[in-house]
Amino acid sequence: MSHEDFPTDSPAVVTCGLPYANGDLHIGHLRTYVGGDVYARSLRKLGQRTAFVSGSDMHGTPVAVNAEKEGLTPEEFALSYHETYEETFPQFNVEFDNYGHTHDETNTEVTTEIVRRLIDGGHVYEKEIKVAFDPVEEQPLPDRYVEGTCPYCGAHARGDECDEGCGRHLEPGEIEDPTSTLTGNPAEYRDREHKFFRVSEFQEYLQSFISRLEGTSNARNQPREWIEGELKDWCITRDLDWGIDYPEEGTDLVLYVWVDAPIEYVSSTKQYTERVGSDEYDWEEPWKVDGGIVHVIGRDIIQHHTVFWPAMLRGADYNEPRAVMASGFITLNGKGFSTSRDRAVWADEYLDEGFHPDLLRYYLATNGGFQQDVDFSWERFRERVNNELVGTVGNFLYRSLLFAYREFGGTPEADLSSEVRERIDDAIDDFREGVNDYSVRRVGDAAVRLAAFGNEYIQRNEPWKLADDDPQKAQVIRDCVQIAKAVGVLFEPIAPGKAERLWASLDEGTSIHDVELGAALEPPAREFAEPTELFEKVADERVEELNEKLQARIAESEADASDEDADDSATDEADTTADVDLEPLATERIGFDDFQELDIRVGRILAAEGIEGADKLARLEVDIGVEERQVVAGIKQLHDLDSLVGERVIILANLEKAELFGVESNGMLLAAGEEADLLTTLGDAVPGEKIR
Ligand code: B3M
Ligand code: ZN
Repeated sequence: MSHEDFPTDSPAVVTCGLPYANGDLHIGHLRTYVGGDVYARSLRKLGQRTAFVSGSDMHGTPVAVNAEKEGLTPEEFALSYHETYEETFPQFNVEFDNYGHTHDETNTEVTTEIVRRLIDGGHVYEKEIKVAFDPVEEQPLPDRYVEGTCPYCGAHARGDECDEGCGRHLEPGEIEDPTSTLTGNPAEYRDREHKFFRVSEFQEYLQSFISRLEGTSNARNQPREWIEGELKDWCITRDLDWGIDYPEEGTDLVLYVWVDAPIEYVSSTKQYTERVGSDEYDWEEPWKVDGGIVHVIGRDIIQHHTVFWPAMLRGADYNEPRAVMASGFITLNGKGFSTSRDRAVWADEYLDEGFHPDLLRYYLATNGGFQQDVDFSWERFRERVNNELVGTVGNFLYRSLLFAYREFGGTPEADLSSEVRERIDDAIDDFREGVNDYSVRRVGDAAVRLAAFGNEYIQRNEPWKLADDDPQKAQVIRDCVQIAKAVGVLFEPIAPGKAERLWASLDEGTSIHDVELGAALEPPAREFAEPTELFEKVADERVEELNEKLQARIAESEADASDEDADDSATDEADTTADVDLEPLATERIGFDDFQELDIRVGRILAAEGIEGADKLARLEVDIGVEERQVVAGIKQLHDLDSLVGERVIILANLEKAELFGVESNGMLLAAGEEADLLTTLGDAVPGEKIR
């Protein structure tokens, strides 16, 4: 069974995975929210009635553990992040119709109601299970309070998920060799009564659900293995003080965070209805009657959204999701974001640098397919802004509207040509298909490709060569103004701020956010004012400066981390792997050609000294045979610098130059692990020998 294309008569609801209210947002987090916002705006452009909702995830151990570190109650701690997120999203033009949080009254009520329905329907039972306990603190260790080994893949795993290995959800008691993250003590397993949701009963239902599910293909393919295999029942309670109470007398358990978190999608829609009235949007329609529920999430939480959640909805007699759009991961210069290592471009940092939010929206939404991994680098950012936004979109809009303004004071009197009408129609079709294919990239490309056509059209027709009274001149410019208007309409979901500015400069009275696709072909205003440029180039020097800042911060914070680790290990010098948190192996292979692009050389240290003002950084002079290099490395406090002189080391010679604390680094010293154990050679290779 396939669904009717959007727009449909029944309302849609687009949701975004709830951010845990436990830390600052970086631009990697924004991918889901920008994706959801683009998708919701695109549906509205199609004339689809749509609510766009989310909220902060306040409960669970991800919040409790971090709150404890800060010495705050989970509630105080989570509320303050909730307030920050509420302010941050609109700054990126991510405009939720409702943004609630899981600890509010509505979500407590709706969660209680849904869980009661599951209990009344016979879908919940009690069972004695083993749960981890800290024997010293005499305290249960739910989820992130315990870490150990994943029973499925052997990777290091924490609490309820195998976050560094196979990505599976882990049930209480499953983790092997558990240790307490509170005290570092080995944990014990003790018997406790807990509540289980009979997911196994829904196996057949889930098999048919997954065959109907739309969205990105990863969301359909990844869960097949789980749904076809043995489906385990799901423990829905925890021994914790922080959460929504399990709604039955005689227990002090709270609900597992993954029960009340997705229910916030429902609660947030309900709050929206409470605000605007059910005539405008009735939350019960999509959730209980008929409507298109579209979940936009990160791909690490597919299992929750395609197994547990639809089973819960079904068990409580709610509607099932129509689509799940699961985004790929985002890396920074090819490596993962790390909040603890300060390896991130923070959301407020991006804004403080003075960049318009729509530039980042464009990058995140169109740099690859939604389910593909995206790498962020300031170079690529500059390239895409300069080539596509400035070079294609901005250039077309400015040159054609300026021409129209100077020669005609606005839109000339002429009918739209059939060539341009058809081209705009095609762009509208592309857009519509993009939405029905759940592809935010296609949605964005439709506008940029139309602008590229506009450039080609004006170039081909050379209106500047035509005489003022030549009707062809008015015709070409009339066409171009129409293309500009259509670009605005089609680009609004990706770049709402910029599109609104364009709209105002075309003197269209309405707000571009409220118009539908049909507006792209409606006649433009007869008169408009002199246009201004919509986009500005990012200068090369800006990129250098931003990279330097980023690298200096990473170097400082990595050196900080190794300091801390050095302190931690002072009493425990054992060098067994058990003491080291090993990163999982890279899943993607590279070709030999890629490896050969790295110019790695043997070097000999000629001089080494600490850099003044920097706690961790040292300046090295290194002979690499062909020349001498100055290299900056975060080893100041990890090595006796004087004794390094004369040592053979390994240098990555063709890394881009960087400036750290005002000192140029021309290459990178290779070292292993947090202690910066320097790489050298076993034999006596001479400086300049290439590593191959
Ligand atoms: N709070 C965040 C995550 O695991 C989690 C999402 C809940 S969505 C209902 O990515
Ligand atoms: Zn695993």
